[in-house]
Amino acid sequence: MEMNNWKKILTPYTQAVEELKIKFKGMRNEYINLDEYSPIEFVTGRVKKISSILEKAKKKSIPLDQVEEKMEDIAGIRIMCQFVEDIYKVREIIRSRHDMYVVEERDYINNLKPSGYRSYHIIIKYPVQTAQGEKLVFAEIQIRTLAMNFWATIEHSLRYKYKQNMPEHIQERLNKAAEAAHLLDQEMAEIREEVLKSQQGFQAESNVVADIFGNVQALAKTNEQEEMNDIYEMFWSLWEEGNVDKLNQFNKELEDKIRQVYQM
Ligand code: 0O2
Ligand code: 0O2
Repeated sequence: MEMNNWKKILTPYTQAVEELKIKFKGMRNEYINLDEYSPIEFVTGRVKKISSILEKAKKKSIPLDQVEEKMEDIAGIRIMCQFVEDIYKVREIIRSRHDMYVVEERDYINNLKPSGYRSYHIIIKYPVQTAQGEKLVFAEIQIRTLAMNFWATIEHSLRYKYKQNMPEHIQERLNKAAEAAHLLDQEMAEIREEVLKSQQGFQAESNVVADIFGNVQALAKTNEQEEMNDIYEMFWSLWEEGNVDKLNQFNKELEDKIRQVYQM
């Protein structure tokens, strides 16, 4: 294949990765803005490097003019979750969407790989709008917990370093580490409810504080300095107290004031 052909081939994959990242990050933001727990912690994505595509094509005997139909992970999205349970929530969300089509699922959580690798893989077909019209491209979505990601990231770099010759003692350590990561996920599942409650309290507080700041700014445009000073003082004392209900009540009062001022 000609070299400059690669650029043309990879363009829709780059587009797919960018769009999918925005969609999954947007999903997280939606939960956060509603003061709800987000099953998505963070999202990354990449287009496979040409050198990796060539290597994989060789390993799997894929003719280079068939990589688009046969290689499913040229576009790769990775979704990190706090808890194993969240992975299945994300899976349901992906299955129910109408802007991507699930073509295959690989459960390396219940069927972990011999290396110790755990993750949930979903292969999708994703429609990209190109100048030549719609193009359906494969994308691989890897869904994993933070612990799974920690392990996989380190294992991946070691495997890259040693290629086929991973020393036995390192392989053993990696197996132990995989077991430890698995235990960590199990432990976390046990205290999930507790963790959720405290995180949500924190999120609710930071959201109401952001709302209050916005409202104070709006009021500052029309109100007398003296009245604003009272408002600032009230805010600081409530903030120090740290009671989310009281902060919410205070925010409601600010909203009433704004409605009066702007006659909404
Ligand atoms: P924030 O809120 O600024 O952290 P882009 O620049 O958007 O094209 P991308 O994919 O966002 O590229 O960048 P990258 O380097 O792949 O990282 C993806 C996001 O994951 C980044 O956030 C990182 O901060 C975040 N991230 C990476 N590792 C961790 C981690 O261990 N924990 C958490 N919570 N986040 C991590 P953003 O999107 O730049 O936003
Ligand atoms: P990259 O670009 O380096 O991430 P395979 O035959 O295993 O190569 P297959 O069967 O097409 O690939 O797909 P699979 O195994 O479902 O998913 C392949 C991807 O999953 C890999 O991409 C890794 O990102 C991840 N993965 C699979 N097994 C392991 C493992 O043992 N350790 C780590 N760290 N990651 C794994 P690539 O091909 O490595 O590409």
